[in-house]
Amino acid sequence: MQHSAAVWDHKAAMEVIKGSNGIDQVVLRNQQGSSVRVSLQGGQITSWQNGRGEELLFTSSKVKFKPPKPARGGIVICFPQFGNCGSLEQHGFARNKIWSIDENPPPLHPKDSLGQSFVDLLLQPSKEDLKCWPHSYELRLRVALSADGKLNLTSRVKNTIGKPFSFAFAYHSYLSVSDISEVRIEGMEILDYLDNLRQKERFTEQGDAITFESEVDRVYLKSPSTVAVLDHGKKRTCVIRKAGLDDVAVWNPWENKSKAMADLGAREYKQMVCVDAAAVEKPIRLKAGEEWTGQVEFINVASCFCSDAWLS
Ligand code: TA6
Repeated sequence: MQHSAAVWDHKAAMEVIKGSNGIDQVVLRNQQGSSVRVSLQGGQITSWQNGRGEELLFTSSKVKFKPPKPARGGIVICFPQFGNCGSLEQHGFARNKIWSIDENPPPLHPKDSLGQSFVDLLLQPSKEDLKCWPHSYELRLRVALSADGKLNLTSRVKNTIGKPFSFAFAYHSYLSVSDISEVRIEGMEILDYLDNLRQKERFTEQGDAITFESEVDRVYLKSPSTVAVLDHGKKRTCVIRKAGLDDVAVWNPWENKSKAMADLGAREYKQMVCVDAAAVEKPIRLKAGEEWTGQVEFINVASCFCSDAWLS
């Protein structure tokens, strides 16, 4: 596909294909050969590849494509709940629903439009859905791939007519890593976190970075807008920038939990880490007509190019 950045046609850079679960996926490509795939099942990002064809997201080798359950991997949209703390299913229902493509999405901001391909997916409640969560909402997920390969996800939740409602949200993001022992996460030093392995008790991070020697399942509170996931093995860094999302959940299931999970290989915990831009501690509240936006951007850089500048 030949395009110059000036005449980049986002529709031409987008293709709809059948996923292995039989459900449509949208593929976005850029001129450098990077690509992103998003499934209509759950609005789940199933792949993000750089221009060399390297996959940057983790997907389990034992992945089960059995809708409505989400696949183990990629980036899972958790709405209107994160975890199993409410009355709904774990991580909310959005990941279990079939979304639709908005064929006439609002245009990109002019400053973002050069060379950017994008698609908008929509989730609205059916009559059946309103029985378990009786709120009138529209959830719009914009998936955008920039000319230089950045993956940008923007979610907008609108209270379309009804009574006020509150929700939690997370981009539950499985990053592919060389080996979990080679990974450190920077940007969350001295933050408070809720430890899911200790009844959500509150602690303060003491290390100068987060490293992994056993199972970790935490929600870091009020985190800065940028965190960096350094992988010394792959010599690459994933910089995660977020807006509208106060928290960051960090998860690695380690050995025993991996063995107990039917859709994760016993040793695959080594190749993944979840770093989720999220709004968990303080739910978002919307009155009728109000809209919330939560955005995350993933930037993949060679570690030698990653300096403190990313974190400032
Ligand atoms: O990010 C943390 C977490 O909530 C963990 O507690 C763990 O259960 C994980 O998500 C995966 O959840 P899932 O329902 O996809 O198996």
